Amino acid sequence: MINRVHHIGIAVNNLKESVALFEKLLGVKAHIQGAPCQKVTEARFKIGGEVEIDLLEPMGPDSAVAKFLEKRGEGLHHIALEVEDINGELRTMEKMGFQLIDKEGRDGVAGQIGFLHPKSVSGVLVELVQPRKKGSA
Ligand code: MC0
Repeated sequence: MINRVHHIGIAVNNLKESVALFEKLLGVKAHIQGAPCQKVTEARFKIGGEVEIDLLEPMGPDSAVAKFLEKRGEGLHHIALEVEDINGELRTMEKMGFQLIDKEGRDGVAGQIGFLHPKSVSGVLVELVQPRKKGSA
């Protein structure tokens, strides 16, 4: 079951410039952190205590986000949906005909994550997130 939209990921060329732009747009400050597991530096904006908007700048040319920027330019990179059981949900999605990038959850910033291929979801890269339990590392 999908609980909610967890975050929206936007690929940007210059994090500093885009953070200034989005801080002006949203009226909230960004929390900036490295996510070496996905080879990006991200700026997270919490809006209304619910959905986050995450700006993603590649850490290097071998990042998936660098390839995306090169091919398609800045813009919507992915939508992340929160689930309770990542592995169960990935199995269900596969049975429903979605193409999995990850057969099993792997470590991400917010918890266990797994991706569905954009070619099977109307051109949108979808990330499933099973958030880390509060208090665990
Ligand atoms: C690529 N394509 C996309 C896309 N990335 N379409 C929509 N949204 C995206 N984000 C399209 C390309 O334009 C191309 O279409 C086709 O998919 C194949 O792309 P490619 O450039 O040849 O690249 P591949 O096949 O090597 O890899 C694409 C794939 C990959 C989505 C499988 O990027 C991947 O595994 N992504 C999941 C991991 C990820 O993106 N991590 C970074 C963000 P055409 O029509 O030209 O064939 S995750 C993150 O930041 C963390 C911190 C988080 O949110 O938790």
